[in-house]
Amino acid sequence: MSACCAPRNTPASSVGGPAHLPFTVPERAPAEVIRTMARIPGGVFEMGSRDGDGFPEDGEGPVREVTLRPYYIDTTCVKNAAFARFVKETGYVTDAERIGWSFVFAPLVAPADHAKVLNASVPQAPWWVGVHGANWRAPDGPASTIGSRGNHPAVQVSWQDATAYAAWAGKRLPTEAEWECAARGGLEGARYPWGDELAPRGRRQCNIWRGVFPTHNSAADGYISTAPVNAFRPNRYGLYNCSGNVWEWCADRWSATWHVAGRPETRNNPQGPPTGESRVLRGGSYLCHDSYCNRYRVAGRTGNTPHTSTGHMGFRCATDDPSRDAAGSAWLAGPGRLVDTPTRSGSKSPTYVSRRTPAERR
Ligand SMILES: [Ca+2]
Ligand SMILES: [Ca+2]
Ligand SMILES: [Cu+2]
Repeated sequence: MSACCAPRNTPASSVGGPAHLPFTVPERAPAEVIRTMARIPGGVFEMGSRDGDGFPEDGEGPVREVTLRPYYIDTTCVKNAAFARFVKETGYVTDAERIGWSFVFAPLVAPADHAKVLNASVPQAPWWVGVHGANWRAPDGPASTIGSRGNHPAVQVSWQDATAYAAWAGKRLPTEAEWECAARGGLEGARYPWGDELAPRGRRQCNIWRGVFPTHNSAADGYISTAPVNAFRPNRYGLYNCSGNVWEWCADRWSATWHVAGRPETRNNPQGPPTGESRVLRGGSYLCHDSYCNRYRVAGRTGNTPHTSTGHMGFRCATDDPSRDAAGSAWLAGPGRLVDTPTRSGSKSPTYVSRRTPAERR
């Protein structure tokens, strides 16, 4: 994949991950686990894009029909306040804390932290710098805090860290297919989670880079860096900020080609390729800009190594539908919120309907 706006830490890091979790996973009732999640009804959806604006090396295409079982997914990214609770209860230490430094978008580094910047640059993405002491509590460097960002997405979390949090919460990371199906909100073939226009009727829908990347950020959408996890309007499934704000880790290993061939394992609840170092990230971030990296489109994708953390990568969690039967072929009325599924008739149905309304086609 291209460098996008994502630097990567040294692969094959010597830092150990939570192969076995360094804490006891608390017992949680299913109703508690799914309290802030949306139920996605499953069924068939069209995954991927043939968008000519996409990067061929990303493997967004081909557009293919993918079948999913019903599942639940967080309506927002995991916020700092929740990640802080996890760390307080478990004593978990993130990769960035163990490694001692992490990646920060250079203009966000405070003058007080300039001496903490590592003497190394990221090829093709010189706006990223490694900063000693940057971690989830101090996302822009040790002089920064999350004091006023409790409702912002936790960042400076690696795939390993996200996986550990998810296990603690009684959840897991979404598969890439689950992420995309949920992010599309029932729209078929749309460019964004809300439709095809970036700002319909002039209304800003997401937090990306405005102005000229990477020299001038007009912050016309209200945010230079991260926005609260529930900023802007949610999509039809109730999910916030799938596009923009922060990249979101998915469970799958990264490949640009694994999914191209239609086989049961790539079309029916795909779990990603069996081998590979990097993991998938979806949704783009506050640094994405049409002129440089338009991966905030809902089909956009990238990957990064599992111990890398940056100031623009976070995550949300998913879980199986606890009410579905063992075969996964039918489901019962669950204890959680049934997400309204738009249909042509406007009625609410637990069956996935992947048709766009005439109004959406215009
Ligand atoms: Ca912005
Ligand atoms: Ca996002
Ligand atoms: Cu980008």
